[in-house]
Amino acid sequence: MLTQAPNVPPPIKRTYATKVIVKLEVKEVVKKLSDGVEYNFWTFGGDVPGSFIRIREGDQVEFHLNNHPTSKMPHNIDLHAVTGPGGGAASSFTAPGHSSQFSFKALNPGLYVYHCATAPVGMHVANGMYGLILVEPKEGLPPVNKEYYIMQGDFYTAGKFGEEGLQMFDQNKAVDERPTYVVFNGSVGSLVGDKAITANVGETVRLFIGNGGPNLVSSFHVIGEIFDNVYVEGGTVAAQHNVQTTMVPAGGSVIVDFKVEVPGTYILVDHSLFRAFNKGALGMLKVSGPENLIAYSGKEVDAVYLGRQAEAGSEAEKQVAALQAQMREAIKSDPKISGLTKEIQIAKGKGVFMQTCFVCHQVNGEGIPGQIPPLANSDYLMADKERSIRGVLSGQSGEMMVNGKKYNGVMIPLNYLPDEDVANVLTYVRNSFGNSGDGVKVEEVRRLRGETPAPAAASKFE
Ligand code: HEC
Ligand SMILES: [Cu+2]
Repeated sequence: MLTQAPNVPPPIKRTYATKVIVKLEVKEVVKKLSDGVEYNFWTFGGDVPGSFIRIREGDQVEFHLNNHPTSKMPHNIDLHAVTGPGGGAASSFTAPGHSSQFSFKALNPGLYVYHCATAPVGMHVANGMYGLILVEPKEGLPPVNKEYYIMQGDFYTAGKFGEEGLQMFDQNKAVDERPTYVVFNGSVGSLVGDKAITANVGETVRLFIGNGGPNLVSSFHVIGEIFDNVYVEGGTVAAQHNVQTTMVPAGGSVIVDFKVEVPGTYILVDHSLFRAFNKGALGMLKVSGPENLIAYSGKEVDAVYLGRQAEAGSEAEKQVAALQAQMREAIKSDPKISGLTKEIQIAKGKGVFMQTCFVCHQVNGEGIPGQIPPLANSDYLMADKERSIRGVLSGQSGEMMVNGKKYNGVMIPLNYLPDEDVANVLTYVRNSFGNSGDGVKVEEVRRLRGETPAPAAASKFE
């Protein structure tokens, strides 16, 4: 049984290990990131975070990863609960419209993160490709009244916080670890108001908390509560008691239990507080029941405390951004800097290739028969330099003939790559794998990018 956050499958009653079949579907979906803000999430199970998987220590898991036919990218899965190189990544690499299968034995109990590990890994994770798998210890976890699933993640959009419309992924902000949004369960407000998690006075609540990152470490705190038990870093020993704030590493987890004694609204935050009040990392636990005036006698959390998110973007800030953009342009057009020799371009381009292109076109440029055309000795590539630049900037689809064989796939636009990277990678492929040709200059890419209908929003400086 798979559930979507904040729900958790019920505790396992089984007293023996068995074979478990898990079928997880990867889907790329446009969904709400915040009010009026949409984002093309890449998901395990249609939602961020991915479906919660609950198995028992010793179970033999037959794992099926299905990549929906409408996906534009290949994906895979690295489960931190798996013992073995890559955690399943290599055996689960799955092209759109395909399905992969592999098996593993759940040797170690604990709460584990799973995530996509397809290059560029950071981007797949930044687009929401993470979730939790609980391997319950043989003896089970101590029973509680309510269990919930909460996972933090940081998002990087071309537009500022709250800027409406469909937002593109911003590679520069991601590299700088400068998230636009930090959220619980995939969107601002996912655990607020009538979507808050709930409990009754006297109940014990357990939170399975994960952090997908890709960059930030979370300082998880529930305002007005103290964690009675903390299973530090998602391990199986409640090694700490009476904890206020617990760290959740990127790609890590924690389990906390606490009894709720006083009714009211408890605010869940990443206690790096600008993330909570200005970037979205804020949720609510609503506890109902009779007042407990001995434990606490006061008014509920003040609405003003939660505040309206600050208005972003003062005039001065915009001016600085414009000047900085001008400065970068000036540096780029300096012939001393942009005039890299072909050799340097090839060496740099190889780096780009090994980060971005090889997942599909393969390390040796030979492609995948019937699915991904070869770049090695490619007549199509070498016939038209401008076409190949446009192909990288705007993507390519529809039928094409490469070395006498027909291909009909989709290559997504890689317009988040800066002009230099596009020039370098194409110089590399035009001079590798048996190809030899002239280089691609930054100016050529810049000119064609200007002509491309969809501007490179993702690489724009904000
Ligand atoms: C997500 C998979 C994927 C990635 C990543 C990818 N490509 Fe492609 N590429 C394709 C597919 C699929 C096609 C064929 C499209 C079609 O059939 O219309 C293609 C076609 C091409 C072609 C034209 C056909 C040929 O073989 O000469 C070139 C050139 C190319 N890609 C270069 C690149 C470069 C350079 C990169 C990295 C910057 C890259 N691709 C990244 C999937 C990908
Ligand atoms: Cu992926």
